[in-house]
Amino acid sequence: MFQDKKVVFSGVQPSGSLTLGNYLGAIKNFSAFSDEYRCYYCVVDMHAITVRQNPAELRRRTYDTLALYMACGLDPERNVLFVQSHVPAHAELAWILDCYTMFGELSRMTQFKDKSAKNADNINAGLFTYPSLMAADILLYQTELVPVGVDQKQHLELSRDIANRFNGVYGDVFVVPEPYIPTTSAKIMSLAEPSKKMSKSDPNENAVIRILDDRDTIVRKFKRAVTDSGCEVRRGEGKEGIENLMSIYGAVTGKSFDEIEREFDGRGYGDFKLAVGEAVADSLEGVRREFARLSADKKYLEEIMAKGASEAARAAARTLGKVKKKVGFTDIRY
Ligand code: AQP
Repeated sequence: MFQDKKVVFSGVQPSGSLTLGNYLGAIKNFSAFSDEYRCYYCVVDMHAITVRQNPAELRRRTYDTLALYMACGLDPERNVLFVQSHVPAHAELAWILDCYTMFGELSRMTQFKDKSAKNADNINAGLFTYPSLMAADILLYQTELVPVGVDQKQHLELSRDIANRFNGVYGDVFVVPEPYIPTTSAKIMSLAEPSKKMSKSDPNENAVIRILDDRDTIVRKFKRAVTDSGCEVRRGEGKEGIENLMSIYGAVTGKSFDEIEREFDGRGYGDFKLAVGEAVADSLEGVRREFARLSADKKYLEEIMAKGASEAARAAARTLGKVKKKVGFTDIRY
């Protein structure tokens, strides 16, 4: 049914309760591709273990992330929704691509530097080679387009370099993917430290809006958001906090920065923060309701996982078989 369509792939780590950053930077944009592309949306649990996880929580969040994909509008009949560790081809191709990825390239990755600083007692090899697993995720499906937040741009550029390097040696094995980065909400910042990305693993709960936070919590967190000592709702030097709130408000209401400046002209930060909180809560209301319904049905989620894994595995096997042949592995039946 999906023959001849170009491919979209993206993934989210079940490494915490998903944030407004994950939603506006990535998941909210996924369903727009379902008509035109063959879409693979993956819960990347193998990436999540590059940082130590509680096994029971990782399992629960894997189900929850799948349920959230659907609650955010991804229809499992029109998208392949699956869990990374259910398709072993990801690990197999990652190993092969590790051998085509340079130490110097991996050393330059800013996410590796950031996460190493945050997890100084666990700077493991998986954290270092994370980008070649990500390249495997993408290249396995001959992906054309990868919708991600801007923080993943560097990893995606490395995926392109790896694909080009491999193709340069063996001929056109991989499609070279392009990033799709949203224009207004590519990087949602922390509400407590607007110079830092909003991250699901941030220990400060007030810094992060969770997709599943209830209305009062959302409104309260926005009221407390760090801004500056001024009172004008506009962008400018030293106004990163306000600019972040303007991007969020723009992303959920569809209003431009100019329209937002006009709407809040002379009204002060209090009014603006309340409006942002209410608009975000309104936009997440339906997602929360759908999530509650879907997450209660574990059996259904497992059916979706099984169907997704089998569809993904079939497509992945085609690319992996070709790659193994190209690098010179023998093939026997047993
Ligand atoms: N703050 C953000 N603004 C816009 N987009 C974001 N994304 C993440 N944070 C923001 C995008 O969400 C997708 C899934 O991200 P991920 O699960 O791979 O992990 P991450 O980028 O490492 O996100 P977190 O929330 O910061 O996770 P932790 O705390 O576990 O490291 C990606 O497309 C990402 O760009």
